[in-house]
Amino acid sequence: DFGWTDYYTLEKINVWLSNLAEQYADNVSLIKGGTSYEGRDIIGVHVSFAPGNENKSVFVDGNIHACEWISSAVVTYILNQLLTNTDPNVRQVAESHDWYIFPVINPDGFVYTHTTDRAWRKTRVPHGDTCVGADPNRNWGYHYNEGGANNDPCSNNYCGPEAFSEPSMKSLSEFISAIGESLEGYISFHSYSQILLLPYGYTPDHLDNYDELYAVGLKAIDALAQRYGTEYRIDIASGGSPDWIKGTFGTRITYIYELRDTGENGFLLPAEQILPTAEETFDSFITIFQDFWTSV
Ligand code: 0X9
Ligand code: ZN
Repeated sequence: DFGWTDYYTLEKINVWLSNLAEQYADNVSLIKGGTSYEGRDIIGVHVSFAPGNENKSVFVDGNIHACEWISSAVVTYILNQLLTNTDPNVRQVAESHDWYIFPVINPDGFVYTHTTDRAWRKTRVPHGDTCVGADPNRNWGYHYNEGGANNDPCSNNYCGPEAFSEPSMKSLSEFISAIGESLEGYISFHSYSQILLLPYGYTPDHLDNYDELYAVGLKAIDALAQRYGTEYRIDIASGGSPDWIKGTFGTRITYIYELRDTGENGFLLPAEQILPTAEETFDSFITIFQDFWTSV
């Protein structure tokens, strides 16, 4: 009874992941990407259609920001499609690389949005006497705190007392480091604004392969609009996980999606929009990798 007509708790998402690992035992394994401040595992899966080889891979994550529920729903949809979609173009993309897929990388914050405060964004690490949490997308150690971040622990963009002060991001970065040399892509899902974002945010200079990321990004948002007419634009993001991954490993394909909508419902995107959002996003997701991997 897992699908894309409802939002789910962390527990339900994790049960679904472990069921997938059983159902697709040859190709899917459950993995732990790290541990949060409150002691929760960051659970994901490793998908491989050529297991045992040193395959090139793509890392996909959601819900680094706790209140952005549509992001993990889209990530689980993508995972399901990579396993079940029979379209030859999709199969080619899906099976040519390994996938590390983590629907919820800020589990403490995500649980808090279900139990206490639907609008919570940050981690749940106490900082000082009055405020809790740092912005996990300002906590990465590449040009840390060089723009778009805030030093006030009560701010929603608080970068933390130092880079990787938040156990969830520190431990996840260690996991990513272990597979970093294999990474060809990193896609991080957020909401909302309908923007496809490119690194970097700390400098007005363009990164080395800005032009190809921009050109493929245009095709991706064009593919996204085909199904339901949803319009995206392209922008540049500030100081988060993609910057660190690109800056540390030189990963070629790095994007952030800011999913639906443009503010009408904001983070409270109605459940009826999960499926259409996931479908259109998957169309663009496949376009990105088809483009990079068939036009080398
Ligand atoms: O602030 C962030 O980390 C991201 N936005 S979110 O609302 N999901 O928190 C990315 C910000 C990117 N900046 C631009 N929109 N240019
Ligand atoms: Zn976000």
